[in-house]
Amino acid sequence: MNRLAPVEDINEEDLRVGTPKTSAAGVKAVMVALERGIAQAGVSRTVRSMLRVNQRGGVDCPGCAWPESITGARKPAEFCENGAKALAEESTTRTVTPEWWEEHPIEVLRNKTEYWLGNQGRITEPVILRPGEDRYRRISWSDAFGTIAEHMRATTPDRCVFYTSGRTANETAFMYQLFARSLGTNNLPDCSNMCHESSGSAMRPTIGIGKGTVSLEDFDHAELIFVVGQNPGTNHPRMLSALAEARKHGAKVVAVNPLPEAGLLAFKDPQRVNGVVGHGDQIADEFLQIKVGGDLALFQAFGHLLFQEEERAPGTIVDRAFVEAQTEGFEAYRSARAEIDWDQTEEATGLSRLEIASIARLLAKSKATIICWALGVTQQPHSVDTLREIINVLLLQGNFGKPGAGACPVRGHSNVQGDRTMGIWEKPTEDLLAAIDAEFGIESPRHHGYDAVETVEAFERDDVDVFVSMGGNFSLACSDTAVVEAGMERVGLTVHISTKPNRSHVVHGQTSLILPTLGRTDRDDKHSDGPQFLSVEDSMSVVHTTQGRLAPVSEHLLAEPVIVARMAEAVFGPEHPVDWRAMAEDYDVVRDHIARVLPGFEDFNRRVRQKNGFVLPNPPRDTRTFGTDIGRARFSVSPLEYLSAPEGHLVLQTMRSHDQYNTTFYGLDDRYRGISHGRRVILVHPEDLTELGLQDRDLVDVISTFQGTERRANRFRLVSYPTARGCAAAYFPEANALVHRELVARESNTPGYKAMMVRFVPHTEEPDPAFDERQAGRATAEFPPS
Ligand SMILES: Nc1nc2c(c(=O)[nH]1)N[C@H]1C(S)=C(S)[C@@H](COP(=O)(O)OP(=O)(O)OC[C@H]3O[C@@H](n4cnc5c(=O)[nH]c(N)nc54)[C@H](O)[C@@H]3O)O[C@H]1N2
Ligand SMILES: Nc1nc2c(c(=O)[nH]1)N[C@H]1C(S)=C(S)[C@@H](COP(=O)(O)OP(=O)(O)OC[C@H]3O[C@@H](n4cnc5c(=O)[nH]c(N)nc54)[C@H](O)[C@@H]3O)O[C@H]1N2
Ligand SMILES: [Mo]
Repeated sequence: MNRLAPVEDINEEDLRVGTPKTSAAGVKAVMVALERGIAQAGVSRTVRSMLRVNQRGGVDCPGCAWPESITGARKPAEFCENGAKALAEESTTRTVTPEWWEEHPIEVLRNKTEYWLGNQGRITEPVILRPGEDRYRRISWSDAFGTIAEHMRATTPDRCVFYTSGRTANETAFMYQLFARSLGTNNLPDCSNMCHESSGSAMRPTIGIGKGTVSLEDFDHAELIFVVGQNPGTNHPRMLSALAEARKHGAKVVAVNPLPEAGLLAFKDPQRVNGVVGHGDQIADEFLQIKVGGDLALFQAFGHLLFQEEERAPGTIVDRAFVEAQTEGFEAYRSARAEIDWDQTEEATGLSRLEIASIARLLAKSKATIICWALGVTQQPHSVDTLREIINVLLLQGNFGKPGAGACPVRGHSNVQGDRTMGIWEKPTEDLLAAIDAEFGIESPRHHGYDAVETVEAFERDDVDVFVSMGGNFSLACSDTAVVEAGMERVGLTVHISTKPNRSHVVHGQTSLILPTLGRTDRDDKHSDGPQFLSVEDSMSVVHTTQGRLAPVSEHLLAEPVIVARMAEAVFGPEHPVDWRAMAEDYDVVRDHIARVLPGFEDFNRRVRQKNGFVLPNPPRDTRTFGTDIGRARFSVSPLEYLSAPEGHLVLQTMRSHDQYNTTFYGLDDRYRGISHGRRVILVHPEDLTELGLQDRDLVDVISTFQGTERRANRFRLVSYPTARGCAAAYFPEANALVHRELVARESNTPGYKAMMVRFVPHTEEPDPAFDERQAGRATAEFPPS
């Protein structure tokens, strides 16, 4: 089999740097995806999985949360290179068997990169690592659940933590939160704590809902669309078709980003002739190359300029009727934006007053504006303020509840939004808990639980005895890698419900279980009621089914709902008021419970089976109403804040390459940015390199500073790159060791992954006694061990 994708480790000395691309997708994208699929899964599994992705009755793509059209005709294959890679990754025929674990002691696995670990294949049987042993060994499912029960019964509920990664389906998520609450804890951290939490924190108090207020159809009616802090060409490739279509209907697109991302510049639709042979479609009409962290200043300036225009031509900008009838706090906002310090604004954004004014004119003219955003604005100390400022600008012109307008936080994981809807939340509302208690006859705890960062702090205080992870890779995804890893090792029992090996399995608790589960593409048919399907909610609140069809790689895999149910039976015994077994046998039973507990899910079982599923209620979008505590939308006032690097430092943001899914690496080719065969790079503007006395391709160690403390990550190559001045960029998760765990967004507690102050020193082989050797995070080992 010479077709297999590489399973060897990364050799950073092979790094290649070419020219960044100026367009995304195209035929190359199809070729790459097919190659990866066939290498992992062979021709027939690849064809079967790719043809069914995002088709009605098929598999919901595990790649991202961008919606499928619910009105228009779907293309025969809603094709997306990175969606296809996600499927290839999961449908691989490589396996990790108990024999494999026997052959690989933990010490060996600890020195492997995530790339190597993930490439070993799908885990086939449950395994356990017992205290004092040096490797995982086979364990039966019933002994595994027995071990969990023993540990949970020996401790108190709040010393147990239940993490969720956002790919978890609705039914699983509902059962999982019910498990935690039946046990007696709200310790339900999830990946959204590290992702879009800032969006929810800004939106709930201002517009009464923590979700986007547009539908896909709105893109056809928008006059102006902003894409702020997002790299759709890589992370939401299907969004490019929506943007290209919107432009055909006359919309202008403005990209706001420190990097000139290829997908923001042009898109070659591989399903159309000009996408194959021509230059493709332009995407962004305007590109604001903003400094990292400058968006709050930018949107404050937009507010100021809109008010100026309103003064010049009263009644043309502010939607007075809407503001009067539906909002609060307008006057305070107006007076806060009456003055502006242009020098500071230019300093914060790196943009000129003229550039900002020309975009403000587009805003002033537009009668229907959509603002899309993603992580570029959610992972900084002032992120919640930035997002409230974006909401202000939308409210001002009445851009809610009308065609072509609204707020569009573009979510990450394919069901991260659904998981929160299902109650995966460390700060649940009273309404939710009361409804759960009434339905099941349990008594949910009322006090709040830990979010992701608080979980790490609890690890450090020795306050966690059991950590269960429903998917995900907590130790690499969270900030401060060395701190998280050291923390995880203090936990009594870690339980990872996973599809593939990852770093969190090798920096485990004192006892560690790995429970292998079915993925999205796998057939789930071992139930007395026949094959089962699950459901998910996309970024635009559409709930629909997902059902895999491929034969699982092993007969020992259990579906996630079954794992939760059996864990519950083991922990709570047969007398528990919740009928776990009925839910595991037939997911319709779970959905009937959900229908009675969660608003908007009435008649769930019938409606989810409709051709396009159903759309959840969204008051700002549906009726222009706002379910805040005051029954109105709120303008808010924030002081100006931005990131200024101390002398000799740059502001470092972390991002995804084109060849990774969060902590999973599909390959080593960040094709659009021209970087391949390596990942330990830092992109720096050529003039910043010169100013710092450094050169392209210098080998450096990176030191981040935060409130007088330092973190260090070694052996990165500097790459001269056209990013905004004063800013640098590196890949996640290699740079996570640099993010101090207390560097977080205020209010949302989301790590400041895009807000580090860093300096570079020449790389030295001398170990630095001031830093723990693990500081660099061996998961992302600098070089393959010789
Ligand atoms: N193929 C693939 N798809 C994915 C994922 C994946 O890893 N791979 N991950 C999924 C997940 S969980 C998520 S949350 C999403 C993430 O989707 P994105 O948010 O697109 O992810 P990032 O790669 O972090 O890119 C952040 C973008 O913001 C820009 N940026 C950084 N700082 C700033 C700033 O201060 N201001 C502005 N305006 N821009 C800034 C960066 O240059 C970059 O273009 O994608 C989802 N989809
Ligand atoms: N520096 C930096 N750090 C970041 C970010 C950043 O932009 N910069 N982004 C943050 C964001 S947005 C997010 S969402 C988090 C991501 O954090 P996580 O969601 O925790 O991480 P993933 O890498 O998506 O998880 C991958 C693992 O999930 C498991 N898996 C895959 N499919 C399945 C399945 O079907 N079932 C089960 N049970 N397991 C499965 C596999 O074992 C795989 O190893 O990272 C955050 N960390
Ligand atoms: Mo995410």
